[in-house]
Amino acid sequence: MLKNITMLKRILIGVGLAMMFVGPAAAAKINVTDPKIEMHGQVASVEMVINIEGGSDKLYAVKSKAAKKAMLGAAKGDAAGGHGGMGAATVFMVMPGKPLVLEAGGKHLMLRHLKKELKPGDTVKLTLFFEKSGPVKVKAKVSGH
Ligand SMILES: [Cu+2]
Repeated sequence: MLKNITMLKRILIGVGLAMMFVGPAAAAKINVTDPKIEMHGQVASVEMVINIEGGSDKLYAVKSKAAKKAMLGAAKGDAAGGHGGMGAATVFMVMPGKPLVLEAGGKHLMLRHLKKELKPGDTVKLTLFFEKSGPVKVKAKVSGH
């Protein structure tokens, strides 16, 4: 009998801990501002600012019907606004109170192998994939030079 109560206590503590991990994540809210696209030759560099409330999350993928390949990228060193010295990135962390700034010279999203040429003023639909929050749809306008 005493053994059973100890076991029940252990199970309850386990459930409690599990709820602590699952609980707060579901309340997170993602807010995307100022999405735009800058063309660098044949590569479209996607810029925006992502804010999150109520918990952190990870942006791990991007997709768009406008391109055969969409990915996360990070400029190496300070490639001031350009698109040289690029590396592929796997995830971008988004934390409350710390806006994730995506820009050509730093962390950004990019579209390669575009299905058609993008011109200034065109709108491109993108889907951002977050680990906890799921897919988030964004429309980005191609900026002129
Ligand atoms: Cu890039």
